[in-house]
Amino acid sequence: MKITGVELRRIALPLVSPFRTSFGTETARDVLLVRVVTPEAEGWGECVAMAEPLYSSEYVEGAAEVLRRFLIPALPDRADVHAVERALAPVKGHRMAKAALETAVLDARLRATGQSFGSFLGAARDRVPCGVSVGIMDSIPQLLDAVEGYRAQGYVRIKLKIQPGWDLAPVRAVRERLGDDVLLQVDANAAYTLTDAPHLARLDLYDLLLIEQPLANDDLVQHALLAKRLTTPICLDESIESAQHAAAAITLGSCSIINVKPGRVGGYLEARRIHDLCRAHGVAVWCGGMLETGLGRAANIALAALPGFTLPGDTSASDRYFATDITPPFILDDGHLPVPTGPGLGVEPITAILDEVTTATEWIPL
Ligand code: OSB
Ligand code: MG
Repeated sequence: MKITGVELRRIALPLVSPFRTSFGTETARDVLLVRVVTPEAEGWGECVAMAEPLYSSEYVEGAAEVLRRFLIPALPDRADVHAVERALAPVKGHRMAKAALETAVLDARLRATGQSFGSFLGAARDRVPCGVSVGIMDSIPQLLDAVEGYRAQGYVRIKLKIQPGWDLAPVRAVRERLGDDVLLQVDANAAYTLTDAPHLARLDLYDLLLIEQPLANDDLVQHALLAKRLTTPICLDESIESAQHAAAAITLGSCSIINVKPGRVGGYLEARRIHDLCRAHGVAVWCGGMLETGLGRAANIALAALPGFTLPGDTSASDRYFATDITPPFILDDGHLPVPTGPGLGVEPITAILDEVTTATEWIPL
């Protein structure tokens, strides 16, 4: 299978409600899509980089630039995902850009051979339980309304975004309103330092599943020190960009749970390696999200169906993010989403909708 060329397509999708984290507020998703064309089939990859480099160093315009200038020209002749991974490896970093390209090649390949992402990755179930990530709000009553709405829709786990000044009180209020049985966790997106340890230890009262990324992205050592001072398990997101990082975090005791985001770690092959490593070490993993469209969501749900994904993921239904998704929407059923079974991602963009939200396209022949 030879690759004919690659299309870079930018789309703009408004979010149904602003999504506020400790690093900023998102009101629309500016997404870079990668379409790989071969004579046999086409494949799609969604780049999860955000408009600004606030979650990590990557950002959408930078991803487009490294793709057109370095990654796409480095593609091997054959559309083989392992060969692509090797060919992109000399470029340092830029994992979200690499992941999008690798995913598009893998999708083209799997569509040509008729295999689904789930089957390729080793999915062990046909549906996955879903959680929802709830942003920082202006007031606690507003937060309680949002959380109750999501509970009514069936989400099996609630994640609250926290930051200094929005932590103990919202967590206590949600725990009191929802009762002790609801799975509840928090995500700080690196907003604290180790001097906040006594304050963060007060979260131990609320029986949280985990606290996600309390400290800086690059600080595995301080996360290990913090872990000794909390009973709430530490989960890492931003800190884990590779299986090597995961191995280091496990060795140091920096976390006991890992949020796996394929974009953050450079693709689904690396995501699966982290899953395998964690499974061998008894470290739980779950599938994170980056406010993906239906394309990225389809692949994430396939990944979340692997046997080591023992906690509900941030793989919410399409309507949690967008009024109109670019694929047929993923609809929550009894708190679960179905693992797509068709070839490749198992979903395709709806051309009329895709064209309507497209802001730019660029064709790069090989
Ligand atoms: O830290 O997990 C995060 C969204 C964008 C960037 C970072 C994060 C998130 C989320 C939302 O928490 C996950 C989702 O529902 O896609
Ligand atoms: Mg996170």
